[in-house]
Amino acid sequence: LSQSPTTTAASPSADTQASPNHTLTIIYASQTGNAKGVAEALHHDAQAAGIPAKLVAADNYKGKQLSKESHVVIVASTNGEGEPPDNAIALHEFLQSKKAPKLDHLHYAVLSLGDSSYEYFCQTGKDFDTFLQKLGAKPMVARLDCDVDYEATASAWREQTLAEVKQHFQASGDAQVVPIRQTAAATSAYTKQSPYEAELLTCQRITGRGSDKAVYHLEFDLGDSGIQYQPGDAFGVWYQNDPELADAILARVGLNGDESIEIDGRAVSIREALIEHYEITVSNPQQIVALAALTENDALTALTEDKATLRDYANQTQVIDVLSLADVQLDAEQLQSVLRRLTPRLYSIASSQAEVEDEVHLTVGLVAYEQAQGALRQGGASGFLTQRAEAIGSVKVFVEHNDNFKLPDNDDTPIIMIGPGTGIAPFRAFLQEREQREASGDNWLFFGDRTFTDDFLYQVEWQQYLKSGLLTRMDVAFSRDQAEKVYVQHRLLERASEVWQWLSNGAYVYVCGDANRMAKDVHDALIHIAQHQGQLSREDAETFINELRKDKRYQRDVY
Ligand code: 2AM
Repeated sequence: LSQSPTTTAASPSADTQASPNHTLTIIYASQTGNAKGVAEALHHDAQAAGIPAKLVAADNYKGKQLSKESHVVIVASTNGEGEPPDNAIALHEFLQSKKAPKLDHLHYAVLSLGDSSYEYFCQTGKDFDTFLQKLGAKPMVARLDCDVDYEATASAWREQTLAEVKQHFQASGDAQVVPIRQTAAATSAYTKQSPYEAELLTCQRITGRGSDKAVYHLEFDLGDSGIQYQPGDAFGVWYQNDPELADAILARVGLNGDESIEIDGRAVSIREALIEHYEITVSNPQQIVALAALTENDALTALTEDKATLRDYANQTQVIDVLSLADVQLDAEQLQSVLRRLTPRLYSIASSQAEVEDEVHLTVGLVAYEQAQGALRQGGASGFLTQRAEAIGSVKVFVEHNDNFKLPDNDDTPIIMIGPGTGIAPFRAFLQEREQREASGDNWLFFGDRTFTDDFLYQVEWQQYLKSGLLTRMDVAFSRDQAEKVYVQHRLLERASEVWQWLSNGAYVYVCGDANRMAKDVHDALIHIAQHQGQLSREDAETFINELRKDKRYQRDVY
Protein backbone atom coordinates (compact mmCIF):
# COMPACT_ATOMS: atom_id res chain seq x y z
CA LEU A 1 0.00 0.00 0.00
CA SER A 2 1.49 3.26 -1.02
CA GLN A 3 0.37 6.65 0.09
CA SER A 4 0.86 8.11 -3.33
CA PRO A 5 3.07 11.19 -3.38
CA THR A 6 0.83 14.21 -3.52
CA THR A 7 3.33 16.74 -4.79
CA THR A 8 3.87 16.72 -8.50
CA ALA A 9 6.28 19.27 -9.81
CA ALA A 10 5.59 20.56 -13.29
CA SER A 11 7.68 18.56 -15.69
CA PRO A 12 10.43 20.84 -16.95
CA SER A 13 10.12 21.35 -20.64
CA ALA A 14 12.27 23.16 -23.14
CA ASP A 15 9.10 24.79 -24.38
CA THR A 16 8.19 26.48 -21.16
CA GLN A 17 10.73 28.88 -19.87
CA ALA A 18 9.50 31.13 -17.18
CA SER A 19 11.36 32.96 -14.48
CA PRO A 20 11.50 30.80 -11.37
CA ASN A 21 8.98 33.12 -9.79
CA HIS A 22 6.47 32.53 -12.50
CA THR A 23 4.87 29.33 -11.51
CA LEU A 24 1.25 28.74 -10.75
CA THR A 25 1.02 26.85 -7.48
CA ILE A 26 -2.20 24.92 -7.03
CA ILE A 27 -2.98 23.89 -3.47
CA TYR A 28 -5.83 21.58 -2.61
CA ALA A 29 -7.63 21.23 0.69
CA SER A 30 -9.54 18.04 0.17
CA GLN A 31 -11.41 15.59 2.35
CA THR A 32 -12.91 12.97 0.09
CA GLY A 33 -11.06 13.84 -3.09
CA ASN A 34 -13.41 16.17 -4.93
CA ALA A 35 -11.23 19.25 -4.40
CA LYS A 36 -8.18 17.21 -5.28
CA GLY A 37 -9.88 16.17 -8.52
CA VAL A 38 -10.62 19.77 -9.49
CA ALA A 39 -7.05 20.78 -8.59
CA GLU A 40 -5.65 17.95 -10.70
CA ALA A 41 -7.78 18.99 -13.65
CA LEU A 42 -6.58 22.59 -13.28
CA HIS A 43 -2.97 21.41 -13.08
CA HIS A 44 -3.43 19.31 -16.17
CA ASP A 45 -5.04 22.16 -18.13
CA ALA A 46 -2.34 24.60 -17.00
CA GLN A 47 0.41 22.34 -18.25
CA ALA A 48 -1.42 21.75 -21.50
CA ALA A 49 -1.64 25.53 -21.91
CA GLY A 50 2.10 25.89 -21.29
CA ILE A 51 1.74 27.48 -17.87
CA PRO A 52 4.38 26.20 -15.47
CA ALA A 53 2.32 24.76 -12.65
CA LYS A 54 2.86 22.87 -9.45
CA LEU A 55 0.25 20.79 -7.63
CA VAL A 56 0.45 20.28 -3.90
CA ALA A 57 -1.74 18.94 -1.08
CA ALA A 58 -2.35 21.51 1.66
CA ASP A 59 -0.64 19.33 4.26
CA ASN A 60 2.52 19.22 2.16
CA TYR A 61 2.63 22.98 1.82
CA LYS A 62 4.38 25.27 4.28
CA GLY A 63 2.38 28.46 4.67
CA LYS A 64 5.57 30.53 4.85
CA GLN A 65 6.34 29.58 1.28
CA LEU A 66 3.52 31.85 0.12
CA SER A 67 5.84 34.83 0.45
CA LYS A 68 7.90 33.38 -2.41
CA GLU A 69 5.00 32.67 -4.75
CA SER A 70 3.65 34.90 -7.52
CA HIS A 71 0.43 33.07 -8.40
CA VAL A 72 -1.53 30.67 -6.25
CA VAL A 73 -4.85 28.88 -6.61
CA ILE A 74 -6.48 27.22 -3.62
CA VAL A 75 -9.17 24.62 -4.23
CA ALA A 76 -10.89 23.94 -0.92
CA SER A 77 -13.74 21.76 0.22
CA THR A 78 -15.52 22.22 3.53
CA ASN A 79 -16.39 19.76 6.29
CA GLY A 80 -19.95 19.56 7.61
CA GLU A 81 -19.79 22.25 10.28
CA GLY A 82 -17.70 24.65 8.24
CA GLU A 83 -14.35 23.24 9.30
CA PRO A 84 -11.45 22.77 6.91
CA PRO A 85 -10.65 19.28 5.64
CA ASP A 86 -8.13 17.36 7.76
CA ASN A 87 -5.32 17.96 5.29
CA ALA A 88 -5.75 21.75 5.53
CA ILE A 89 -6.12 22.32 9.27
CA ALA A 90 -2.53 23.46 9.65
CA LEU A 91 -2.52 25.86 6.66
CA HIS A 92 -5.91 27.28 7.68
CA GLU A 93 -4.59 27.91 11.18
CA PHE A 94 -1.32 29.40 9.95
CA LEU A 95 -2.95 31.94 7.64
CA GLN A 96 -4.97 33.48 10.46
CA SER A 97 -2.05 33.45 12.91
CA LYS A 98 0.45 36.20 13.63
CA LYS A 99 3.08 34.13 11.82
CA ALA A 100 1.40 34.66 8.44
CA PRO A 101 3.58 36.78 6.11
CA LYS A 102 2.53 39.92 4.19
CA LEU A 103 1.43 38.89 0.71
CA ASP A 104 1.13 42.17 -1.23
CA HIS A 105 2.95 40.67 -4.21
CA LEU A 106 0.72 37.60 -4.48
CA HIS A 107 -2.00 36.99 -7.07
CA TYR A 108 -4.47 34.33 -6.05
CA ALA A 109 -7.77 32.65 -6.78
CA VAL A 110 -9.98 30.46 -4.63
CA LEU A 111 -12.47 27.82 -5.68
CA SER A 112 -14.61 26.37 -2.92
CA LEU A 113 -16.62 23.20 -2.93
CA GLY A 114 -19.52 22.66 -0.59
CA ASP A 115 -23.12 21.68 -0.13
CA SER A 116 -25.63 24.51 -0.01
CA SER A 117 -27.95 22.56 2.24
CA TYR A 118 -25.43 23.10 5.04
CA GLU A 119 -25.41 26.32 7.00
CA TYR A 120 -21.65 26.88 6.65
CA PHE A 121 -21.71 26.50 2.88
CA CYS A 122 -18.20 26.64 1.39
CA GLN A 123 -16.86 28.15 4.62
CA THR A 124 -13.28 26.93 4.18
CA GLY A 125 -12.98 28.50 0.73
CA LYS A 126 -14.48 31.73 2.07
CA ASP A 127 -11.96 31.66 4.93
CA PHE A 128 -8.97 31.22 2.65
CA ASP A 129 -10.22 34.07 0.47
CA THR A 130 -10.59 36.34 3.49
CA PHE A 131 -7.23 35.40 5.00
CA LEU A 132 -5.34 35.99 1.74
CA GLN A 133 -7.02 39.32 1.13
CA LYS A 134 -6.25 40.46 4.66
CA LEU A 135 -2.61 39.62 4.06
CA GLY A 136 -2.63 41.90 1.03
CA ALA A 137 -2.90 39.35 -1.79
CA LYS A 138 -4.84 40.32 -4.95
CA PRO A 139 -7.60 38.13 -6.37
CA MET A 140 -7.12 37.36 -10.08
CA VAL A 141 -10.71 36.21 -10.50
CA ALA A 142 -13.63 36.19 -8.11
CA ARG A 143 -13.95 33.26 -5.76
CA LEU A 144 -16.36 30.60 -6.95
CA ASP A 145 -18.50 28.76 -4.39
CA CYS A 146 -19.67 25.51 -5.93
CA ASP A 147 -22.57 23.37 -4.85
CA VAL A 148 -22.65 19.54 -5.02
CA ASP A 149 -23.13 19.54 -8.79
CA TYR A 150 -19.95 21.50 -9.34
CA GLU A 151 -18.48 20.02 -12.53
CA ALA A 152 -19.74 22.49 -15.12
CA THR A 153 -19.23 25.68 -13.10
CA ALA A 154 -15.83 24.53 -11.84
CA SER A 155 -14.76 23.76 -15.37
CA ALA A 156 -15.76 27.24 -16.63
CA TRP A 157 -13.93 28.82 -13.68
CA ARG A 158 -10.77 26.83 -14.42
CA GLU A 159 -10.77 28.14 -17.95
CA GLN A 160 -11.30 31.73 -16.83
CA THR A 161 -8.59 31.50 -14.19
CA LEU A 162 -6.01 30.02 -16.55
CA ALA A 163 -6.74 32.70 -19.16
CA GLU A 164 -6.05 35.29 -16.46
CA VAL A 165 -2.84 33.61 -15.31
CA LYS A 166 -1.63 33.32 -18.87
CA GLN A 167 -2.14 37.03 -19.39
CA HIS A 168 -0.19 37.82 -16.22
CA PHE A 169 2.69 35.60 -17.27
CA GLN A 170 2.77 36.97 -20.81
CA ALA A 171 2.50 40.57 -19.69
CA SER A 172 5.51 40.14 -17.45
CA GLY A 173 7.57 39.49 -20.58
CA ASP A 174 10.08 37.02 -19.37
CA ALA A 175 7.71 34.13 -19.49
CA GLN A 176 7.18 32.43 -22.76
CA VAL A 177 3.95 30.58 -22.54
CA VAL A 178 3.86 27.83 -25.11
CA PRO A 179 1.60 24.85 -24.87
CA ILE A 180 3.31 21.60 -24.06
CA ARG A 181 2.40 18.77 -26.34
CA GLN A 182 1.91 16.18 -23.72
CA THR A 183 0.41 12.76 -23.63
CA ALA A 184 -2.90 12.35 -21.85
CA ALA A 185 -2.58 12.05 -18.10
CA ALA A 186 -2.56 8.50 -16.86
CA THR A 187 -5.82 8.53 -14.98
CA SER A 188 -8.25 5.71 -14.34
CA ALA A 189 -10.49 5.01 -17.29
CA TYR A 190 -13.54 5.06 -15.05
CA THR A 191 -14.47 8.23 -13.25
CA LYS A 192 -17.45 10.00 -11.79
CA GLN A 193 -18.26 11.30 -15.29
CA SER A 194 -17.66 8.00 -17.03
CA PRO A 195 -18.50 5.32 -14.47
CA TYR A 196 -18.08 1.57 -14.77
CA GLU A 197 -21.16 -0.61 -15.00
CA ALA A 198 -20.47 -3.17 -12.28
CA GLU A 199 -22.45 -6.35 -11.83
CA LEU A 200 -24.05 -6.69 -8.42
CA LEU A 201 -23.19 -10.21 -7.26
CA THR A 202 -24.74 -10.28 -3.81
CA CYS A 203 -27.07 -8.19 -1.72
CA GLN A 204 -27.80 -9.74 1.64
CA ARG A 205 -29.37 -8.37 4.77
CA ILE A 206 -26.96 -8.78 7.68
CA THR A 207 -29.07 -7.45 10.54
CA GLY A 208 -31.47 -9.88 12.19
CA ARG A 209 -35.25 -9.95 11.87
CA GLY A 210 -35.59 -8.34 15.25
CA SER A 211 -33.66 -5.25 14.20
CA ASP A 212 -35.44 -2.11 13.04
CA LYS A 213 -32.33 -1.24 11.09
CA ALA A 214 -31.94 -2.93 7.73
CA VAL A 215 -28.22 -3.19 6.95
CA TYR A 216 -27.05 -5.03 3.86
CA HIS A 217 -23.78 -6.53 2.64
CA LEU A 218 -23.25 -6.01 -1.09
CA GLU A 219 -20.64 -7.43 -3.42
CA PHE A 220 -19.83 -6.01 -6.83
CA ASP A 221 -17.76 -7.47 -9.64
CA LEU A 222 -15.20 -5.14 -11.21
CA GLY A 223 -14.70 -7.62 -14.06
CA ASP A 224 -11.81 -6.65 -16.30
CA SER A 225 -12.25 -2.94 -15.65
CA GLY A 226 -8.79 -2.71 -14.13
CA ILE A 227 -10.20 -0.52 -11.35
CA GLN A 228 -7.92 -0.39 -8.32
CA TYR A 229 -8.63 0.80 -4.81
CA GLN A 230 -6.95 0.96 -1.42
CA PRO A 231 -8.48 0.30 2.00
CA GLY A 232 -10.03 3.57 3.12
CA ASP A 233 -11.18 4.54 -0.39
CA ALA A 234 -14.84 5.05 -1.20
CA PHE A 235 -17.09 3.67 -3.91
CA GLY A 236 -19.14 6.21 -5.82
CA VAL A 237 -22.61 5.01 -6.77
CA TRP A 238 -24.90 6.53 -9.37
CA TYR A 239 -28.34 5.46 -8.28
CA GLN A 240 -31.79 5.47 -9.84
CA ASN A 241 -34.82 6.77 -8.03
CA ASP A 242 -37.82 4.61 -7.31
CA PRO A 243 -40.13 4.70 -10.38
CA GLU A 244 -43.14 4.59 -8.05
CA LEU A 245 -41.97 7.73 -6.31
CA ALA A 246 -41.36 9.42 -9.67
CA ASP A 247 -44.92 8.51 -10.70
CA ALA A 248 -46.32 9.87 -7.45
CA ILE A 249 -44.57 13.20 -8.10
CA LEU A 250 -45.86 13.33 -11.66
CA ALA A 251 -49.41 12.65 -10.50
CA ARG A 252 -49.07 15.25 -7.78
CA VAL A 253 -48.23 18.08 -10.19
CA GLY A 254 -50.51 16.85 -13.00
CA LEU A 255 -48.05 15.43 -15.54
CA ASN A 256 -48.22 12.08 -17.33
CA GLY A 257 -44.45 11.61 -17.57
CA ASP A 258 -44.02 11.71 -21.35
CA GLU A 259 -43.52 15.47 -21.42
CA SER A 260 -40.08 16.21 -22.83
CA ILE A 261 -37.46 18.42 -21.19
CA GLU A 262 -33.89 19.24 -22.11
CA ILE A 263 -30.91 18.04 -20.07
CA ASP A 264 -27.38 18.87 -21.23
CA GLY A 265 -28.71 19.56 -24.71
CA ARG A 266 -30.55 16.25 -24.89
CA ALA A 267 -34.31 15.68 -24.92
CA VAL A 268 -35.45 13.41 -22.08
CA SER A 269 -38.91 12.55 -20.80
CA ILE A 270 -39.69 14.12 -17.44
CA ARG A 271 -40.28 10.63 -16.00
CA GLU A 272 -36.82 9.44 -17.00
CA ALA A 273 -35.38 12.68 -15.67
CA LEU A 274 -36.98 12.12 -12.27
CA ILE A 275 -35.64 8.57 -12.10
CA GLU A 276 -32.12 9.14 -13.38
CA HIS A 277 -31.13 12.78 -13.35
CA TYR A 278 -32.63 14.65 -10.42
CA GLU A 279 -32.66 14.37 -6.64
CA ILE A 280 -36.17 13.53 -5.46
CA THR A 281 -35.50 11.84 -2.12
CA VAL A 282 -34.29 15.00 -0.38
CA SER A 283 -35.32 18.62 -0.27
CA ASN A 284 -33.37 21.75 0.62
CA PRO A 285 -34.13 25.33 1.67
CA GLN A 286 -33.38 26.84 -1.76
CA GLN A 287 -35.81 24.47 -3.40
CA ILE A 288 -38.62 25.49 -1.09
CA VAL A 289 -37.84 29.18 -1.59
CA ALA A 290 -37.82 28.70 -5.38
CA LEU A 291 -41.07 26.78 -5.32
CA ALA A 292 -42.71 29.36 -3.07
CA ALA A 293 -41.70 32.12 -5.50
CA LEU A 294 -42.84 30.14 -8.52
CA THR A 295 -46.24 29.18 -7.12
CA GLU A 296 -46.92 32.13 -4.81
CA ASN A 297 -48.32 29.49 -2.49
CA ASP A 298 -49.16 30.71 1.04
CA ALA A 299 -48.20 27.56 2.94
CA LEU A 300 -44.76 27.50 1.31
CA THR A 301 -44.22 31.23 1.67
CA ALA A 302 -45.01 30.97 5.38
CA LEU A 303 -42.41 28.22 5.71
CA THR A 304 -39.69 30.36 4.19
CA GLU A 305 -40.08 33.14 6.73
CA ASP A 306 -37.93 31.60 9.45
CA LYS A 307 -34.55 30.25 8.40
CA ALA A 308 -34.22 27.63 11.14
CA THR A 309 -37.75 26.28 10.63
CA LEU A 310 -37.14 26.12 6.91
CA ARG A 311 -33.89 24.20 7.35
CA ASP A 312 -35.49 21.72 9.77
CA TYR A 313 -38.44 21.18 7.48
CA ALA A 314 -36.21 20.68 4.44
CA ASN A 315 -34.07 18.18 6.35
CA GLN A 316 -37.05 16.01 7.17
CA THR A 317 -38.85 16.01 3.86
CA GLN A 318 -38.61 14.88 0.28
CA VAL A 319 -39.66 16.69 -2.89
CA ILE A 320 -43.04 14.92 -2.87
CA ASP A 321 -43.83 16.31 0.59
CA VAL A 322 -42.99 19.86 -0.43
CA LEU A 323 -45.13 19.49 -3.55
CA SER A 324 -47.98 18.09 -1.48
CA LEU A 325 -47.80 21.11 0.78
CA ALA A 326 -47.88 23.43 -2.24
CA ASP A 327 -50.65 21.45 -3.91
CA VAL A 328 -50.21 23.10 -7.32
CA GLN A 329 -50.02 22.00 -10.94
CA LEU A 330 -46.66 22.48 -12.65
CA ASP A 331 -45.51 22.00 -16.19
CA ALA A 332 -42.44 19.84 -16.83
CA GLU A 333 -40.02 22.78 -17.12
CA GLN A 334 -41.29 24.34 -13.93
CA LEU A 335 -40.81 21.08 -12.08
CA GLN A 336 -37.34 20.72 -13.56
CA SER A 337 -36.44 24.26 -12.52
CA VAL A 338 -36.83 23.54 -8.81
CA LEU A 339 -34.99 20.22 -8.81
CA ARG A 340 -31.34 19.65 -8.09
CA ARG A 341 -29.23 17.44 -10.35
CA LEU A 342 -28.64 13.97 -8.98
CA THR A 343 -25.17 13.42 -7.57
CA PRO A 344 -23.61 10.05 -6.83
CA ARG A 345 -23.32 8.82 -3.23
CA LEU A 346 -20.07 7.67 -1.70
CA TYR A 347 -19.80 4.51 0.42
CA SER A 348 -16.68 3.52 2.36
CA ILE A 349 -15.40 0.32 0.79
CA ALA A 350 -15.64 -2.70 3.11
CA SER A 351 -13.09 -4.94 1.38
CA SER A 352 -9.43 -5.09 0.44
CA GLN A 353 -8.36 -6.00 -3.07
CA ALA A 354 -5.55 -8.03 -1.56
CA GLU A 355 -8.28 -10.39 -0.38
CA VAL A 356 -11.21 -10.02 -2.76
CA GLU A 357 -9.32 -9.13 -5.96
CA ASP A 358 -11.85 -7.98 -8.56
CA GLU A 359 -14.65 -7.33 -6.10
CA VAL A 360 -15.82 -4.39 -4.07
CA HIS A 361 -17.84 -4.98 -0.90
CA LEU A 362 -20.10 -2.40 0.70
CA THR A 363 -22.01 -2.20 3.97
CA VAL A 364 -25.19 -0.26 3.30
CA GLY A 365 -27.74 0.85 5.88
CA LEU A 366 -31.16 1.42 4.35
CA VAL A 367 -32.39 4.91 5.21
CA ALA A 368 -36.11 4.49 5.88
CA TYR A 369 -38.49 6.60 7.89
CA GLU A 370 -42.08 7.62 8.28
CA GLN A 371 -42.70 11.27 7.51
CA ALA A 372 -45.09 13.42 9.49
CA GLN A 373 -48.25 12.26 7.70
CA GLY A 374 -47.26 8.62 8.08
CA ALA A 375 -46.01 7.98 4.55
CA LEU A 376 -42.97 5.69 4.27
CA ARG A 377 -39.89 7.29 2.77
CA GLN A 378 -36.58 5.75 1.75
CA GLY A 379 -33.15 7.15 0.99
CA GLY A 380 -32.34 7.46 -2.71
CA ALA A 381 -29.08 5.55 -2.98
CA SER A 382 -29.59 3.15 -0.07
CA GLY A 383 -33.11 2.35 -1.33
CA PHE A 384 -31.79 1.71 -4.82
CA LEU A 385 -28.84 -0.44 -3.71
CA THR A 386 -30.73 -2.60 -1.25
CA GLN A 387 -34.21 -2.81 -2.83
CA ARG A 388 -33.93 -2.38 -6.60
CA ALA A 389 -30.37 -2.88 -7.87
CA GLU A 390 -30.39 -6.68 -7.74
CA ALA A 391 -33.32 -6.85 -10.17
CA ILE A 392 -31.56 -4.41 -12.50
CA GLY A 393 -28.34 -6.42 -12.21
CA SER A 394 -25.70 -3.71 -12.48
CA VAL A 395 -24.80 -0.33 -11.05
CA LYS A 396 -22.78 2.60 -12.41
CA VAL A 397 -19.82 3.02 -10.09
CA PHE A 398 -16.38 4.58 -9.69
CA VAL A 399 -13.66 4.67 -7.05
CA GLU A 400 -13.07 7.84 -5.09
CA HIS A 401 -9.63 7.78 -3.50
CA ASN A 402 -9.39 9.09 0.03
CA ASP A 403 -5.89 10.16 1.04
CA ASN A 404 -7.18 11.15 4.46
CA PHE A 405 -8.12 7.66 5.56
CA LYS A 406 -5.22 5.32 4.99
CA LEU A 407 -3.49 2.57 6.94
CA PRO A 408 -0.06 3.55 8.29
CA ASP A 409 2.74 2.95 5.79
CA ASN A 410 4.51 0.96 8.44
CA ASP A 411 2.98 -2.46 9.02
CA ASP A 412 4.34 -2.57 12.59
CA THR A 413 2.32 0.46 13.65
CA PRO A 414 -0.54 -0.38 16.04
CA ILE A 415 -3.98 0.89 15.07
CA ILE A 416 -7.17 1.62 17.01
CA MET A 417 -10.35 1.49 14.92
CA ILE A 418 -13.63 2.96 16.13
CA GLY A 419 -16.56 2.13 13.87
CA PRO A 420 -20.07 1.76 15.26
CA GLY A 421 -22.93 0.83 12.92
CA THR A 422 -22.05 0.91 9.23
CA GLY A 423 -18.93 2.82 10.28
CA ILE A 424 -17.43 -0.65 10.57
CA ALA A 425 -17.07 -0.89 6.76
CA PRO A 426 -13.54 0.46 6.18
CA PHE A 427 -12.20 -1.52 9.14
CA ARG A 428 -13.24 -4.75 7.48
CA ALA A 429 -11.07 -3.54 4.57
CA PHE A 430 -8.21 -2.59 6.94
CA LEU A 431 -8.22 -5.98 8.63
CA GLN A 432 -8.42 -7.92 5.36
CA GLU A 433 -5.47 -5.89 4.09
CA ARG A 434 -3.40 -6.35 7.23
CA GLU A 435 -4.10 -10.08 7.25
CA GLN A 436 -3.03 -10.48 3.61
CA ARG A 437 0.11 -8.46 4.22
CA GLU A 438 0.87 -10.33 7.41
CA ALA A 439 1.28 -6.94 9.05
CA SER A 440 2.60 -7.35 12.55
CA GLY A 441 1.11 -4.17 14.06
CA ASP A 442 -1.51 -4.65 16.78
CA ASN A 443 -5.16 -4.07 15.83
CA TRP A 444 -7.83 -2.91 18.26
CA LEU A 445 -11.44 -2.66 17.11
CA PHE A 446 -14.29 -0.81 18.82
CA PHE A 447 -17.73 -1.64 17.50
CA GLY A 448 -21.14 -0.55 18.69
CA ASP A 449 -24.71 -1.00 17.62
CA ARG A 450 -28.15 -1.50 19.09
CA THR A 451 -28.28 -5.17 20.05
CA PHE A 452 -25.86 -8.08 20.20
CA THR A 453 -28.40 -10.51 18.72
CA ASP A 454 -29.58 -8.56 15.70
CA ASP A 455 -27.02 -5.84 14.94
CA PHE A 456 -23.58 -7.38 15.44
CA LEU A 457 -22.37 -6.76 11.88
CA TYR A 458 -19.85 -9.34 10.57
CA GLN A 459 -19.66 -10.94 14.01
CA VAL A 460 -18.27 -14.26 12.73
CA GLU A 461 -15.42 -12.54 10.93
CA TRP A 462 -14.29 -10.66 14.03
CA GLN A 463 -14.42 -13.83 16.08
CA GLN A 464 -12.16 -15.57 13.59
CA TYR A 465 -9.74 -12.64 13.60
CA LEU A 466 -9.65 -12.70 17.40
CA LYS A 467 -8.92 -16.41 17.30
CA SER A 468 -6.18 -16.08 14.69
CA GLY A 469 -4.64 -13.20 16.60
CA LEU A 470 -5.05 -10.63 13.80
CA LEU A 471 -7.36 -8.72 16.12
CA THR A 472 -5.43 -7.97 19.26
CA ARG A 473 -8.51 -6.69 21.10
CA MET A 474 -12.13 -5.98 20.43
CA ASP A 475 -14.53 -3.97 22.56
CA VAL A 476 -18.24 -3.79 21.82
CA ALA A 477 -21.01 -1.50 23.00
CA PHE A 478 -24.61 -2.61 22.47
CA SER A 479 -26.66 0.40 23.33
CA ARG A 480 -30.05 -1.25 23.73
CA ASP A 481 -29.16 -4.47 25.51
CA GLN A 482 -29.51 -2.87 28.94
CA ALA A 483 -31.42 -0.06 30.57
CA GLU A 484 -28.69 2.55 30.25
CA LYS A 485 -27.06 3.49 26.93
CA VAL A 486 -23.59 2.16 26.34
CA TYR A 487 -21.70 3.62 23.39
CA VAL A 488 -18.23 3.13 21.90
CA GLN A 489 -16.90 6.24 23.67
CA HIS A 490 -17.85 4.69 27.03
CA ARG A 491 -15.81 1.62 26.16
CA LEU A 492 -12.91 3.86 25.15
CA LEU A 493 -13.08 5.66 28.50
CA GLU A 494 -13.25 2.36 30.40
CA ARG A 495 -10.03 1.35 28.66
CA ALA A 496 -8.41 4.76 29.07
CA SER A 497 -5.06 3.59 30.40
CA GLU A 498 -4.60 0.99 27.65
CA VAL A 499 -5.70 3.46 24.98
CA TRP A 500 -3.14 5.93 26.29
CA GLN A 501 -0.49 3.21 26.27
CA TRP A 502 -1.27 2.39 22.65
CA LEU A 503 -1.08 6.07 21.74
CA SER A 504 2.25 6.34 23.53
CA ASN A 505 3.45 3.40 21.45
CA GLY A 506 2.64 5.31 18.27
CA ALA A 507 -0.82 3.91 17.55
CA TYR A 508 -2.94 5.49 14.82
CA VAL A 509 -6.60 6.16 15.63
CA TYR A 510 -9.37 5.83 13.03
CA VAL A 511 -13.00 6.84 13.46
CA CYS A 512 -15.72 6.05 10.95
CA GLY A 513 -19.49 6.60 11.12
CA ASP A 514 -21.94 9.18 12.36
CA ALA A 515 -20.53 12.72 12.30
CA ASN A 516 -23.26 14.47 14.21
CA ARG A 517 -22.97 12.80 17.56
CA MET A 518 -20.71 9.76 17.66
CA ALA A 519 -17.59 11.35 16.15
CA LYS A 520 -17.89 14.37 18.46
CA ASP A 521 -18.37 12.22 21.56
CA VAL A 522 -15.44 10.00 20.59
CA HIS A 523 -13.32 13.11 20.00
CA ASP A 524 -14.19 14.36 23.48
CA ALA A 525 -13.39 10.95 24.96
CA LEU A 526 -9.94 11.04 23.33
CA ILE A 527 -9.27 14.49 24.78
CA HIS A 528 -10.46 13.26 28.17
CA ILE A 529 -8.09 10.30 27.96
CA ALA A 530 -5.14 12.50 26.96
CA GLN A 531 -5.94 14.89 29.81
CA HIS A 532 -6.30 12.32 32.57
CA GLN A 533 -3.85 9.65 31.47
CA GLY A 534 -1.23 12.09 30.21
CA GLN A 535 -1.68 14.48 33.18
CA LEU A 536 -2.29 17.38 30.81
CA SER A 537 -4.38 20.49 31.16
CA ARG A 538 -7.58 20.46 29.12
CA GLU A 539 -5.95 22.87 26.66
CA ASP A 540 -2.79 20.80 26.29
CA ALA A 541 -4.88 17.66 25.84
CA GLU A 542 -6.78 19.37 23.02
CA THR A 543 -3.49 20.43 21.45
CA PHE A 544 -2.22 16.87 21.78
CA ILE A 545 -5.23 15.45 19.93
CA ASN A 546 -5.01 18.19 17.28
CA GLU A 547 -1.35 17.36 16.74
CA LEU A 548 -2.32 13.71 16.26
CA ARG A 549 -4.71 14.86 13.57
CA LYS A 550 -2.12 16.99 11.82
CA ASP A 551 0.37 14.12 11.95
CA LYS A 552 -2.28 11.90 10.31
CA ARG A 553 -2.25 9.65 13.33
CA TYR A 554 -5.91 10.45 13.96
CA GLN A 555 -8.00 10.06 10.81
CA ARG A 556 -11.73 10.29 10.40
CA ASP A 557 -14.23 9.20 7.77
CA VAL A 558 -17.47 10.55 9.15
CA TYR A 559 -20.76 11.42 7.51
P1 2AM B 1 -28.82 4.09 19.91
O1 2AM B 1 -29.49 4.13 18.57
O2 2AM B 1 -29.29 2.96 20.74
O3 2AM B 1 -28.89 5.37 20.67
C1 2AM B 1 -24.95 2.46 15.75
O4 2AM B 1 -25.96 3.19 15.12
C2 2AM B 1 -24.93 2.68 17.22
O5 2AM B 1 -24.53 4.03 17.51
C3 2AM B 1 -26.24 2.47 17.92
O6 2AM B 1 -26.02 1.58 18.99
C4 2AM B 1 -26.62 3.84 18.43
O7 2AM B 1 -27.28 3.82 19.67
C5 2AM B 1 -25.24 4.39 18.66
N1 2AM B 1 -25.20 5.83 18.98
C6 2AM B 1 -26.19 6.75 18.98
N2 2AM B 1 -25.73 7.96 19.39
C7 2AM B 1 -24.42 7.80 19.68
C8 2AM B 1 -23.41 8.66 20.18
N3 2AM B 1 -23.61 9.92 20.49
N4 2AM B 1 -22.18 8.13 20.34
C9 2AM B 1 -21.94 6.83 20.05
N5 2AM B 1 -22.84 5.98 19.61
C10 2AM B 1 -24.08 6.45 19.40
